[in-house]
Amino acid sequence: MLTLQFGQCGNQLGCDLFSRVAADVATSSTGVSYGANYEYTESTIERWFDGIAECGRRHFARAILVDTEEKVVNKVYQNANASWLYRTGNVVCQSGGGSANNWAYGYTTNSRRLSNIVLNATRQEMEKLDRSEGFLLLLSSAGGTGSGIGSCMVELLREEYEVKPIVATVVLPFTFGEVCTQNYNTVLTLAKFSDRADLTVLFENEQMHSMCTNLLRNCNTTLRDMNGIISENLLAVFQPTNNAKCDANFLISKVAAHPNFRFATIKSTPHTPATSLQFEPTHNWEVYIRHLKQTLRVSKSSQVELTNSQLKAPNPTLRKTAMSHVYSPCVSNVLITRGKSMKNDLIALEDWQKRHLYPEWITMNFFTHLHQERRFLNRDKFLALLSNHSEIHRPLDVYLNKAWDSYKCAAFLHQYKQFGLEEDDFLEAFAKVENVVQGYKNLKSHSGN
Ligand SMILES: Nc1nc2c(ncn2[C@@H]2O[C@H](COP(=O)(O)OP(=O)(O)OP(=O)(O)O)[C@@H](O)[C@H]2O)c(=O)[nH]1
Ligand SMILES: [Mg+2]
Repeated sequence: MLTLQFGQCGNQLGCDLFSRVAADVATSSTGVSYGANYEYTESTIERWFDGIAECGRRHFARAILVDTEEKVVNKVYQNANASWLYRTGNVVCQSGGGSANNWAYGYTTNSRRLSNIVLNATRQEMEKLDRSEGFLLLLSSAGGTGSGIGSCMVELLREEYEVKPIVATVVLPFTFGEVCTQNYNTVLTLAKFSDRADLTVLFENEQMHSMCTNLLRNCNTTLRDMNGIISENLLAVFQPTNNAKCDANFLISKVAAHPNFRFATIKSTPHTPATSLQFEPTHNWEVYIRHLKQTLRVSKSSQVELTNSQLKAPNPTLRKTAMSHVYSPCVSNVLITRGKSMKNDLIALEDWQKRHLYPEWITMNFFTHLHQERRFLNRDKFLALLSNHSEIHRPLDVYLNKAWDSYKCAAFLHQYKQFGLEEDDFLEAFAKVENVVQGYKNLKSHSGN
């Protein structure tokens, strides 16, 4: 898989991701045989790395770095650690002072300068591969470079590589207190990705932040900490599993087969504060599985709260009342479990296969389970849920409404018009995202809840 990192967020996140891949491979206590671990390591290296540097025997990340200011990209480039590094030729940065949090500046002006260089670097990487898994794009939707150049590149990649899988990871901004143009940028980005990428995995910075503060008890949460959670979630999905055919194509076919529903989120468990890691017991699979299912509950309290709920041991009284919970209707779920499964601690999946979680019209492929016995990032057990579900409409609706409110009073539009964006472009983007939101909002689960 070729990773393309765009802008500050995409580059910082990508760097964290590759560092964690390296850490996962370097895990000494794998919990599996030498042979099984060898196979896992080989598949990992094939997916994320591209050859070995002559000096120091470090792996080259299979990645292209794109930005319009040097600061972040230089830092990320130099941050290469003992086991991996970026190829100098894969750094595409012509310093123009950034894209000023303006999607149009990134999409039109800066893309014109950079897109051919990015495409050439992409072709070179793709030519090295006998069989390529496709692309993983990393960016935030709020700034100007990641969102604007990322949107232009997803169009160009789709044109040039018609059938190659494109998976995007889009980081959504905090809903308050950041830059005033972020809502336009987010809507314009989501509109482009909604039909060019095969699957767009959404992460909300707000949720990542509250996971760090509430679950990890980190009161000085930084972007780096948040990136830690995002990359663990991505890796929990993309690291090798027992299904050798499980590549980007396979995941797309399981989670985003329907063209109107190409978004997903990843929820994972357990997340334990570093200080209590050694005291934390390893629970039965059942406990973690129930915890993950909670993240799909729709309750009067917001979903964010449920996502951040502490892991609790089974409580028989609670279990009786659990029936009354309403779950977000799902298009599809892929559950990935990592760690040892034993006769007296089996991974029970009935809950996920229940028809009431899914709309009536979805008759196949709504649930997939993937497993890997090898320990993941030094944890006994780790679970991730890649889910395409109705609650996805909520964050999208928030940005859509905020952007529409600004648009109605023509706020900041001149900044976009200055870079060639017309009112029609905005209206088209609003209509596309509105369609996606309505599609997800209207999902009804089997029992009609
Ligand atoms: N999770 C996470 N969010 C980030 C990171 N860096 C920036 N952001 C978020 O990304 C948004 C800003 O986008 P950037 O990626 O900084 O912008 P850019 O793509 O570099 O675009 P310009 O700077 O405008 O050229 C804000 O919502 C930030 O909170 C990061 O490392 N991790
Ligand atoms: Mg920037």
